[in-house]
Amino acid sequence: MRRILVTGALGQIGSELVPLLRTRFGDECVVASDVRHPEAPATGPFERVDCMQVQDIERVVTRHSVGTVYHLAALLSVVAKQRPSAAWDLNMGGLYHVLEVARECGCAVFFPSSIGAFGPSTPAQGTPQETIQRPTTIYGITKVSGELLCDYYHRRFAVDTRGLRLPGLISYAAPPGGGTTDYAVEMFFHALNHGHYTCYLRPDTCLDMMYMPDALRAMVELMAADAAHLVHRNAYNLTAMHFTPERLAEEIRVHLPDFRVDYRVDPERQEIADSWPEWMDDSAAREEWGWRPDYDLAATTRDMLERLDARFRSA
Ligand code: AKB
Repeated sequence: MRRILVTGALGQIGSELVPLLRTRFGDECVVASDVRHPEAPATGPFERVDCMQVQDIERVVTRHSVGTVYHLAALLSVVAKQRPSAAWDLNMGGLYHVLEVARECGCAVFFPSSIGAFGPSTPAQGTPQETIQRPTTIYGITKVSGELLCDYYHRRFAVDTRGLRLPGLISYAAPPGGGTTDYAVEMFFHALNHGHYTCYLRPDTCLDMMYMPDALRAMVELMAADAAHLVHRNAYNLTAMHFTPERLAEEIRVHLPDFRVDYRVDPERQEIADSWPEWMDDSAAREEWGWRPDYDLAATTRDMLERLDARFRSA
């Protein structure tokens, strides 16, 4: 079997995707890569890869006989807003390099797009699969452009590109780095550690969300799906639930009744959130490759609190 390469493997998604892929396909079949070096000992091959350097990607793909790349290395929305030029260079340049190597070496490519690929002129409720995409953030601009670039490489060079418009991801293993939806993860940590959280979004800001096990399964299922059914192959709307900070706090209080939240709105992050959909229609993913989430808000909250509690107690 040709191996799998994960770029950005030390980030929020990669640090859980790599172990899942290794359990499924074997440690040696999954090459983790990142621009940073891992702190913990690796359980399988690790390569330092800077996606800004096409030769780094080429070297690793050739050396390990890579057949599929999960290209996760990217800057998230808030960091991208602070460093637009770095965001353009990494989010577009990195993807372009991966696609070029995939074209030369015959690799399949997974690309994580985002709810950020939509903008204020997009219908915010029940956002259709195909609709207006005029994002006002540099992050969103790189995500729409990434979707189009993947379409182009598929149509022009027959590269097997596939992608998902991911919502905010909730997870306990590694922290998200610089996203607008990070509040949802922070709220769980603060609820257990301090009993109190100050939220940077307004209490009524509604956004799509998903628990990490569902997101990982979606990526793996999409890459395994029958290509003949993939009409919207590079940009499936994907969601599991949508809620506001107020609603999440209420669900956490089912388990921790004394939990308190107050609000100090950060205009920068609020502006980004206000430009994104409240909830998307993900029926294309359901129809074309059988997408079904396992975790709703209640199941996510229960599992997050149990796992974090166990971790904090054993620390
Ligand atoms: C972010 O908030 O930037 C990401 C995303 C929704 O793409 N989590």
